[in-house]
Amino acid sequence: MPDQVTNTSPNQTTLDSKTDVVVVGAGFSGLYLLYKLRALGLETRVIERASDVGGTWYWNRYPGARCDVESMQYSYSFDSKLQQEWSWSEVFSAQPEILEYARHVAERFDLRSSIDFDTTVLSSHFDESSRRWMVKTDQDERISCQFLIMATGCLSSTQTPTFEGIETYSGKTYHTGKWPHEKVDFTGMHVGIIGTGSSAIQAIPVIAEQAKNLTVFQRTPNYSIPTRNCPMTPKYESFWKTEYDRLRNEARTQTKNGVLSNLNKISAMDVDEKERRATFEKRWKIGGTYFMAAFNDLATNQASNDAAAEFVRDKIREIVDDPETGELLAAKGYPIGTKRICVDSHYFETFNRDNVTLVDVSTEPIDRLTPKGVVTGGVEYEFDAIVFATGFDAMTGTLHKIDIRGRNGLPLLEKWKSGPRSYLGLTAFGFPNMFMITGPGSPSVLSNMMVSIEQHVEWVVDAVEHANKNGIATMEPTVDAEDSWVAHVNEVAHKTLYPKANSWYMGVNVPGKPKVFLPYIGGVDAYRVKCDEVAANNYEGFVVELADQRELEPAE
Ligand code: NA7
Repeated sequence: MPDQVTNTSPNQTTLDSKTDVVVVGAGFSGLYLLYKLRALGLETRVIERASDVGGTWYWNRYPGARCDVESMQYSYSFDSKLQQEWSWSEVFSAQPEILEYARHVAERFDLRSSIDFDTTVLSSHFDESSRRWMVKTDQDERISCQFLIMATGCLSSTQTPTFEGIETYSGKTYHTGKWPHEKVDFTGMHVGIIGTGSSAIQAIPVIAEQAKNLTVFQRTPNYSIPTRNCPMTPKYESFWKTEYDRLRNEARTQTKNGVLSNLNKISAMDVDEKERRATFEKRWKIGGTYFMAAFNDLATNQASNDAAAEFVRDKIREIVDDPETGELLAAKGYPIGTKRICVDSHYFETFNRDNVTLVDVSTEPIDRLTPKGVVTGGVEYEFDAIVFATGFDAMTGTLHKIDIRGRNGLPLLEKWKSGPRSYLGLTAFGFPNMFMITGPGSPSVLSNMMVSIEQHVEWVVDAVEHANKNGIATMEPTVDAEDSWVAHVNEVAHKTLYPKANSWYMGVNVPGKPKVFLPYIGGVDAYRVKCDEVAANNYEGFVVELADQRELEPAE
């Protein structure tokens, strides 16, 4: 509850409040944090800019939006009853069902009462004298808190290129990552879509069925594997539910990405060409991202990766009727999987439709937008609607939209001007008592987000409990701990093929963003061990200030 009300001007009333913890974001991280912090008896406020829970699943409601991790794995494991009671209708759930699940969790654990919806955090400044964070919202509220937890998601700030003339376009525009809540109907329309990443690959087959015609502007083709989604069978559901404890534990501790994918333990180079192709064929038939687990070295060995890439290119050439279009769609020039591997439902087949056209903008970029449409290669394409499927300012974009300042007023933006620096992807030197869930430098987007979210939330809440039990006012990583973690994150990334691609993992999709590999690729298994060791060793790498420390210091 607010402590007091301060009138700052005759027209404006600023509310001053105090709480133990402020959590920014009510996606899957924020919901679980709230549940856990409440259980500790801590007063917690969750601030959410959307009108409802769900985070990425609230915003990404474009046609065809679907999770690329099976729902039996992309769901919370922390509550046995929840995971036993909830049923998914498909193996890979679509966005509306995942959002419904998030809402169900909010209701089931009575979380809504602690969430401020339609509220944006504008700034968060650390106040040295009180050793508390001051969080300012767009609802004219200042909230003082001891702990600040950024549960802002990795893909929550959309990225739209600054095309010349974009403001002059007179038709309707949409961004896949900020899709309207009312129904969008493309029936009878001439539609253009810019981008061929995961979002576009999911949206294109659905939009093509509605639109009069659809023009796809492709700068870089993507590797995509058929999802082979199907309705959930009682047998499959029951297998998971019976074995949940064992399977969840295996995903957490014995996989690199938190997904049970039957990783083949041998190199693609350990078998002859015939066996290699047979193995890829089997994985192609199974479908989904499991393809990348066909051998254990697709992310690290160029020859193995080349073999997988060529197999997928051949499949694309086979599916697409027009050889020229097939060749344009067959991804080349970067290793498979080093841009996020896509999964689809009839994406390549869609280019066999009469109403779908592919326009290659790799050599002739989109020149400008006009009132009527898009100009490239000297041709003006006219549209009733344009869909920007142009991605996100990933992992750091949302944090940088908030004016976050740590000790000595240092802006996070300034600290991270050459790329994010964190300890474990969880904390940053100079920003005491601030935690990030799935922050840069943690496995995050390279993993099943649910596995990573639960691990981070549990670690952070344990750290908060540790602080409270031990009279600790602030905890903060040392610069040495941060430096060595950043060096380790870079070192493991450069042992893989990932840095060879111009991907959002590297930050290159946003002009001016430092080119740094953002997530930690060492695997959720090794990462969990490291985080647990840090906690077990009395939060190794952190320095603390005790609550009564200042009273012991000589007065000035
Ligand atoms: P992505 O994967 O970042 O895809 C964005 C797409 O937009 C990609 O094909 C880009 O081409 C394209 N793009 C961006 N700017 C332009 C311009 N100026 N001209 C033409 N094309 C452009 O975003 P998604 O939303 O699809 O997926 C993001 C993640 O969400 C995904 O990986 C999953 O984890 C879920 P480029 O490749 O840069 O040449």
